[in-house]
Amino acid sequence: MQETILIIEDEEDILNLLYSLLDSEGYTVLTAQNGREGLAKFHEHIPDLILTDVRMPVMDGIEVLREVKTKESDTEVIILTGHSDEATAIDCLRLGAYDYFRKPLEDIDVLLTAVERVLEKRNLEIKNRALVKQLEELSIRDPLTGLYNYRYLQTCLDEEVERSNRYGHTFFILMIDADHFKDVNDSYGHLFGDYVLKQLGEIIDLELRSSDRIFRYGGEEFLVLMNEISKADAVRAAHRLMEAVREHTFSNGQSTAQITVSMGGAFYPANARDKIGLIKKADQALYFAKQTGRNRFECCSFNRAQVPPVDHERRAASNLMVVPGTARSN
Ligand code: GH3
Ligand code: MG
Ligand code: MG
Ligand code: MG
Repeated sequence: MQETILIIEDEEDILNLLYSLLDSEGYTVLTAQNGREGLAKFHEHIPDLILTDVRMPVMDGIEVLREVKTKESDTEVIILTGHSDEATAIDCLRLGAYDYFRKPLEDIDVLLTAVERVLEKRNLEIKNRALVKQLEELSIRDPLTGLYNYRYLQTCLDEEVERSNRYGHTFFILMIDADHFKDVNDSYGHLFGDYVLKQLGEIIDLELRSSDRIFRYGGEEFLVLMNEISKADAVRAAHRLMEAVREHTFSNGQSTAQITVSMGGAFYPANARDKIGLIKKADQALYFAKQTGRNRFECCSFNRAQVPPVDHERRAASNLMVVPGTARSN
């Protein structure tokens, strides 16, 4: 990619010299003769690098530097300064300039090298930032389904609980567990099971609102976090999703299967005082849905006297076996 350099300089002979030099090096070169004109070109073109004089009419180079560095741009700045301006030049470094050069420019090769180096540094920084972003994204995703993972769920729930406590927002969690999923693996193999889980994630994504966040909770379990939803809408969403799964034929060209899901839901803060309590409530509701026939949705306001105790150890063991490192918190 051809980099763009903006030269801001009021002395025409220096401007022309730098222009022809950088142009012959293959850069796209823009010019301006004072700070104000320079800033206008900066905003219009967002160049990769600015070479700016300090003393200029209308607006000086320091003001240009200040403005460029307060913007969220990756534009680098090199300062050109007169002999008497050493202290100013050092101030410029403090303000974020990459380097400064004294005029008259005696060794033009040194300036060219600085230009090459600062552009290289800038490109590396941009690449590194993209990599870090990619890694951050990977660290919150489940590799099989591409949905958010268990660890990120914990972060989001902590945030939502805090937000709710502070501002009075409400939210709902829906725990979804594939029914008799062991049979799918046993009948069609683990690979087809993986395919079904992936598809199931897509169906959940398709059926719910785009603002609902979907997590793979572990194994064949998913969790959806819904903000600001009424009970009636939550119940409707859960039933719509349950039906969509029931109606879907999972087929990868070799095997074909149909599955159902059971779900348990709970509201914060109506049903629990903290994150762990909330997950427990949704889990109990889910367990109740399982006990009462599967392919069902239960919200945690059902009659608690009927709720059988959740066998956490059994559930934890089956989940840990499949997704190591996703310890259950309930
Ligand atoms: P229930 O209706 O009670 O939920 O029955 P179930 O068979 O779905 O539940 P159980 O907990 O007995 O078994 C869970 C099954 O899910 C067994 C496990 O092999 C399967 N499973 C969990 N994670 C994965 C996965 O990543 N890929 C595949 N293919 N199967 C998985
Ligand atoms: Mg000047
Ligand atoms: Mg399960
Ligand atoms: Mg299951």
